[in-house]
Amino acid sequence: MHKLTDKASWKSLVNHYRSLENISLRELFSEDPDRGKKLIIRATDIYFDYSKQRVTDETIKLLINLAREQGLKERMEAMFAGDRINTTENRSVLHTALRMPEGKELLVDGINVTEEVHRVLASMTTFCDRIRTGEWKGFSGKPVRNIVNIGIGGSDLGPVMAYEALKYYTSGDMTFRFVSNIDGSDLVEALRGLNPDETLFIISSKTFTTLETLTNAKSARRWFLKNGGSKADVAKHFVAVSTNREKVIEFGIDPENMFGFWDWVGGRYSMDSAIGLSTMLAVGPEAFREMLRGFREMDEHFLNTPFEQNIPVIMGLLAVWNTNFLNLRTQAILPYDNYLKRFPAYLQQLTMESNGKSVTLEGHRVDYHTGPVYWGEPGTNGQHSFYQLIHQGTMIIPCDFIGFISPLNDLEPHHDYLMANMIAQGEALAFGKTRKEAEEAGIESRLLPHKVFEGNRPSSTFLLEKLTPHTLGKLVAMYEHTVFTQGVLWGINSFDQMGVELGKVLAEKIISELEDQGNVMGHDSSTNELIKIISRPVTP
Ligand code: G6Q
Repeated sequence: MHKLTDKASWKSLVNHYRSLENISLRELFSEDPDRGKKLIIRATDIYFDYSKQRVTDETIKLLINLAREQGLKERMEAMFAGDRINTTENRSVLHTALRMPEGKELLVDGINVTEEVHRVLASMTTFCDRIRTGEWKGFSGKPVRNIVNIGIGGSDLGPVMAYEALKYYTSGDMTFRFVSNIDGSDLVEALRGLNPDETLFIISSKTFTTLETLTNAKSARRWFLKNGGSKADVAKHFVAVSTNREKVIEFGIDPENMFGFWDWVGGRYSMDSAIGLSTMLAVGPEAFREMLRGFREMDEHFLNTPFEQNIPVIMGLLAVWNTNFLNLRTQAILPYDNYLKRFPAYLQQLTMESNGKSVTLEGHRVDYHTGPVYWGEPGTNGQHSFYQLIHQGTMIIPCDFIGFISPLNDLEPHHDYLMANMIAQGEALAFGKTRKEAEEAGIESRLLPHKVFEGNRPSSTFLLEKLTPHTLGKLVAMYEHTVFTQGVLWGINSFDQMGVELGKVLAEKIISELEDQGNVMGHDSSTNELIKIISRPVTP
């Protein structure tokens, strides 16, 4: 099999780039004044405008050829069918099964996974109803008012993001806190002011072996026992979300109160599995199912739409174009909706843990760049900080602007101001301000170089009607499938995370050395010194 960069479709893109590199977005728009009406996709109630990306119809055609040559369609079908496409871990990749409608059969190793998914959804629903109606009582007979989710990475970022994103849909009579960091301050601050008899801990860990989560869970249990709870009460106040029943029992949680999922759900793809228990508690089972329907709608769009009209596919192709041909190495995510404030952090994991790889599926070192750095902040806050670099810095950063036509809180005139700001950013990035325009605007000559904006900076804009559980599901699935598309084009495994696992192992060794008062076991001289300084002297 040919290397990616030796393929005919890749070479055509290299040549095509040469013909396009000196053409600006200004020129492209003046050559075709209707460009902004053409380089768009309207599907699943999303308006996706990529006309401000530095591409032409020809670019898209050539990128689609590359996708075909890389077998994108076959890979999509393989993923949805449950083939073991995560080859390093020999696993299926089936987050799409988490949102399959009830009754639709999907067999993996002879097991109908859809049935399993709906069995867990049903038990989550019963549990959430009991908590939300107050039927489930804490040890003093009072209902649960506080939910503390303890988890990290994929067992935290999705739940936090979804809680923030859907806060508008919560009743407000329960508090939700999220603890992830091994830093004790995270737990201490989360527990501040909580009454143990009204608090429910969800210990979320796929493996139930993660150091941070188990350490926080044990400390939470100690806090609970110290503040009035008894061992017998633990069952009423600690539940688990995990794939590891044995470890859950070993920790002391009643397996009746364990909500399962499966090894075919990757951590960063798990917010719509039982890992979303806190989300369901916050918004209720019906809204959670509405979110699943949003995920499903995007899955169907991705699987069944020709590439030319396929939102996640085109987004993925644009990411490859920007990364490998325009040599742009980061991607800003800029939601113009304050409820989406944790969305960039969520995507940071989804994208970078998935595509931060430098060997192909066959184990060969790549000779092209893979996953860009994703980052961002909600607008307009970002405008008053890092947008300076986006507008005038030497580094060019493609931006995704995400906006909603109708606000959730219609406070005149906020929404118009918010949307005007978003639209203005994309316009300024694409077209900039020439020296002549600055002169005509009366800028004094000494300041002209500072007031010129080069423009030609690519962005995409996404418009959706309103932020709802349904649209949130669609947005998340849209990025999941974009990540998949990128991974297929780069020929990498988007579903393992060996780098994360390395960190876990290395820390274990140093922990034992710190506990041994700095009896350091042969690291480099820098690491040895750091360990010695940190380890506490023995108290007499
Ligand atoms: C996600 C990663 C990683 C994982 C955490 C927590 O894809 O694998 O972020 O989610 O390390 O793992 P546990 O859920 O097993 O505690």
